[in-house]
Amino acid sequence: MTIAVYPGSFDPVTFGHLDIVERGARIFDKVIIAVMVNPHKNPLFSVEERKELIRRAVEHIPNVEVDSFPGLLVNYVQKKNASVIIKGLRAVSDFESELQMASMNKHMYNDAETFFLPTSTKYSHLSSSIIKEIARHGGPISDFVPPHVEQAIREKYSL
Ligand code: COD
Repeated sequence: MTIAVYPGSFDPVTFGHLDIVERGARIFDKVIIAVMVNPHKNPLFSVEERKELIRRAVEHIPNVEVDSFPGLLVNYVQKKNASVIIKGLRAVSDFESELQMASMNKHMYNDAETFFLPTSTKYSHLSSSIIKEIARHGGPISDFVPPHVEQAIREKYSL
């Protein structure tokens, strides 16, 4: 059984993330979406809120779980008996830092491979931060996130 971990901030989850999850779930036996717990960041949504938004978005995919992790990703990957780390790539600029992280992760935990999935072209411009910025200024975001995520963002910004 091949278990893959798809880590990220997911603040909040977008159609770009979900596209990677759906494609990963077709390849691996189990995909664990792992929300990073980072006390140094100031996210819009708490870890629990982000997990709940993701859960609602993936409830139709049976082999996907949602979890969170503190500290180093590789420790979490090892704890979960996972052998794959899934990363989505939007542009060459993503690749530079992702390659660096993949090499470091491999160095720290040799038993896991990083698996890069290129973004679907229609989502290549999507990022959680851009969506939050558009929403903050009252712009349309329904093409980028599921309806319950749009609603949650609007509530946060009291729109
Ligand atoms: N299309 C395709 N993929 C996408 C899109 C899109 N539109 N948007 C985002 N993605 C991909 C990203 O490339 C990433 O792979 C994933 O989805 C999550 O994205 P984000 O932005 O929610 O999350 P990041 O990039 O902030 O997550 C960074 C990690 C949490 C993965 C990283 O910081 C980490 O592993 N931290 C744990 C601490 C650790 O182990 N550090 C040492 C690393 S060597």
